[in-house]
Amino acid sequence: MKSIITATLLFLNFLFILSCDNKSQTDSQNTSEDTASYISEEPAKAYEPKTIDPSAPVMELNLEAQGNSMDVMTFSMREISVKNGTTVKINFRNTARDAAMKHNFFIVKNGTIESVAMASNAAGPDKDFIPEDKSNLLYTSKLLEPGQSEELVFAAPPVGTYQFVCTYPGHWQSMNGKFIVE
Ligand SMILES: [Cu+2]
Repeated sequence: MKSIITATLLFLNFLFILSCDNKSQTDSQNTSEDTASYISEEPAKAYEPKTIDPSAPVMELNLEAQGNSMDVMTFSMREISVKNGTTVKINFRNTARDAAMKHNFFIVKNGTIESVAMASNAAGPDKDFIPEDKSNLLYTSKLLEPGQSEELVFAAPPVGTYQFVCTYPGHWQSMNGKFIVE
């Protein structure tokens, strides 16, 4: 009888050790999972066009807003390609003479030119046509009057395809293009 009790106790003890062992394994797995998710949840550094790395190579280009009426107004480029990690310098000129030909240059997330243009309309001239919701905006210039020019300087956005657009009311459909960072 005594040997049966001893054997049973030993067996229970064995089970207990087993279960402890399993538990500690589970614990260590949880710990590594927690660490992994903690690392992946670390917020990505937000893109900030004004944060210029002074040692970054500079890509300079000329962009004109052309045309004296809404039928013919256009940007001089349909596609702008820049290299990742560069500082972009755009000599932006509004070459129009007609007073209604005011233009800006926004870089927006791909596929959002229409919604940004609508939000620009809502913001109006007092806000320089800059929408309140900036979630689709990467860069915004001020509004250029006919004959004005401005040097736009910003850090290249992360690698990807974006769009540029003039958001002065009625302009977005004909004044837009691709902005590619590669
Ligand atoms: Cu325009």
